[in-house]
Amino acid sequence: MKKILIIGSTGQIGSELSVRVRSIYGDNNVVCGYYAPPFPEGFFEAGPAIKIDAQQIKQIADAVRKYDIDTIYNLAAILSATAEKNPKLGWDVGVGSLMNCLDVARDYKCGLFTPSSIGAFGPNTPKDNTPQDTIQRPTTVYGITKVLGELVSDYYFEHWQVNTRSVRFPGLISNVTLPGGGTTDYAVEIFYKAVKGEVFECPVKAGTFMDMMYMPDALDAMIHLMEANPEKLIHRNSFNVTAMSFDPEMLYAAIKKYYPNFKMVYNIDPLKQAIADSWPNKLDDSCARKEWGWQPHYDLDKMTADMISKLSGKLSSRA
Ligand code: AKB
Repeated sequence: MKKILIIGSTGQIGSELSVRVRSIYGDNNVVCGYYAPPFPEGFFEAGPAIKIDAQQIKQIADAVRKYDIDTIYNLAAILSATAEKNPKLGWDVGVGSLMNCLDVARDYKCGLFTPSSIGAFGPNTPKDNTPQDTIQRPTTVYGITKVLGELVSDYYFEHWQVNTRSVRFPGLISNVTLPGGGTTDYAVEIFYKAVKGEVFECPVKAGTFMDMMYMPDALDAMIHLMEANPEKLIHRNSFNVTAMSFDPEMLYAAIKKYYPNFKMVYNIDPLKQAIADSWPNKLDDSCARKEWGWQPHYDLDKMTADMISKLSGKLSSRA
C-alpha cells in the first residue's frame, strides 16, 4: 500500500493531485503538505495535512517518519517569470527543496517525483520536435534549476538507488487553482476573461508556440510514471511530455467558437516574451510513450470545451 506525501499540496498542481491520489490510494494514505493558503473547502477534514516548508529538511523528515511515507511528490516551485525577478528565491526553492527531498528520500527509502519543465531547454535546443536527449542550455534561473534537478535526481538514482522520476511539464491549464508567475499562465488567464466577458491582454506575441497540457492529463502523467515498471524505464529524469502546442491566435480562435464577441489584444510583457522565445515550440514525447505508455486525452478543442464548461459553472455560482 502506498503512503504518499505531497509537498506543495495547495498549489496549482498539488491542489488537484491530492484529490486524485486520495481517490486512488485512500484518504488516509495521502498526506497533504502545505506551505500557504488558499485552502480548498474541506481541506483539513479530507485527510491528514501538515505544514511543511520544503526548505526545512527536518520538517520533511518528520512528516515522512510520522506517516510512514514511501512516496513523495515534491511540488514546491517558483515559476519562470517570478524566478527571473527574484533569482535567489527561485534558486532556494527550486534547488534547496529538491536537495532536501532527495536526502530524505534516500534516508527513508522513498520514491520521489519532481516536475521538470520545458524551461529546462534553451535557445540553442532544436525548437521543433525537441528530442528527449538534446542540448539543454537554458537562459533562465528557473531553467538552470530544472536542469540541475534532472541531473542530481539521476545522480541519486545511480549512486543510492533512490527511485527518482520526473517529467518535463509544458504549460499546465486548469480550472481549479490559478498558476502564478509562469510564462505560460496566459493560456489559463484567457479563459477567465472570456467567461467573464472581459477583454484579454495577451503578454506574448502571435506566433509564439509553446507546449501545453490540460491538468487531468498532467495528473495521469505523474501517477502513471510513478506506477511504471522500473525495468521498462531507460530514462528517469526527466521525460518530455506534451499534449498540444499552440500560439495565442489558435487559442483565441478556439475560445471564440463559444464566445464570438470575445476580444483579445496584445500587450507584450518583454520578460515573458524573451522566456517563451527561448523555449521549444513542440516537444517529441515518444520516449515517454514507449517507456511507460504516456498518452494524453485532451487536445486544444477538447480542453477548451471542458475549461469553458467548468469555469462558467464555477464563476456563475460565485456571482
Ligand atoms: C512556467 O511558465 O514557468 C511553467 C512552466 C512551463 O514550467 N508553467
